[in-house]
Amino acid sequence: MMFLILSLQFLSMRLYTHTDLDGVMCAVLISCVEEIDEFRFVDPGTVQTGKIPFRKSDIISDLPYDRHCGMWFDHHESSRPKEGHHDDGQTPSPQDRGVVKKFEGAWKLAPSAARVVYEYYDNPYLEKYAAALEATDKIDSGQVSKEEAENPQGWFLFSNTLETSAEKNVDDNYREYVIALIKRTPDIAVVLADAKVAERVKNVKAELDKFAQILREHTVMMGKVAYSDLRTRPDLPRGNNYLIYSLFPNAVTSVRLMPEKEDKDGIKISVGHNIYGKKCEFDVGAAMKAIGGGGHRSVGGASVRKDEAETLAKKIVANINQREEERK
Ligand SMILES: [Mn+2]
Repeated sequence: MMFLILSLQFLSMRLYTHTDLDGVMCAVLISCVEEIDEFRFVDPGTVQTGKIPFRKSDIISDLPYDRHCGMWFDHHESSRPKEGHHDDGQTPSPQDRGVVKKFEGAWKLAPSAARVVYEYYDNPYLEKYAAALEATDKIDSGQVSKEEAENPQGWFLFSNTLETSAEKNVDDNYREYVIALIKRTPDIAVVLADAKVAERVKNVKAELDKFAQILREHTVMMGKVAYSDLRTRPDLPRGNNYLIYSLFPNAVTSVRLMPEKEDKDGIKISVGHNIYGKKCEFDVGAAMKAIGGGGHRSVGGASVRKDEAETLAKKIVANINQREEERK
């Protein structure tokens, strides 16, 4: 009896997958064709630490490779298997941990890891997930339209419900629940109508609505810049960075002032180009660096003193508008 329990323990198959929609879809597909006993949801960084004790009976999807696992599916360029390196059983250096030539499973430069899984198994039984896969491909490769950013629908809306709780454990239970749900029916209308999903959707929508309302109330167009003064709104809910451009489509750039969370005497200035609009020449990163912050050419931020925040922000607005004038 003892022996039986031990061997069952040994044989139990665990799927380690990412916490997002792609990870969940990998779990749906893989568990249709493999006997998965347990799902574990982790971030890429956790796999890269090398501290997860993977076994040969484990499968990894939408995450970096670990040579101790039995099977692996991924699509990230950063974990592309290199030619000429053999898994010779020696302990790899941390940089080499994910680099293998031979492994069970598949790596492909695809829009989603779920797509890699789907093509690998090439099983007619999985064809009913074709529409869900199309959506996963788009979302996982960042193709979110202006309309979707403003009014999330379907699979994108659903994807927003996967990471909403402060406790990972609660989200993990929810992810397991929706994996079973999607396996029963991959019809997104049915999935969204499920009571547990609908409750999360309500929260996601309420937060986004509140976010949009606050943005509208506190934003004015200054020339070509959408200027949002949110210094009096520490209650700003989690939204997304694309929404401002669908609310103010004529803005070339957005400039936002917010209370600094860690420092009550500080104000955060955030600046970004309108990704849906015409190309902007203003170098955001350089401008932010000049006032003690940083960032990229198209997006950046700085933390400044309360008493100088407005003056600095309006100077940036003036500089952007001047830059736009010069282009005419
Ligand atoms: Mn992915």
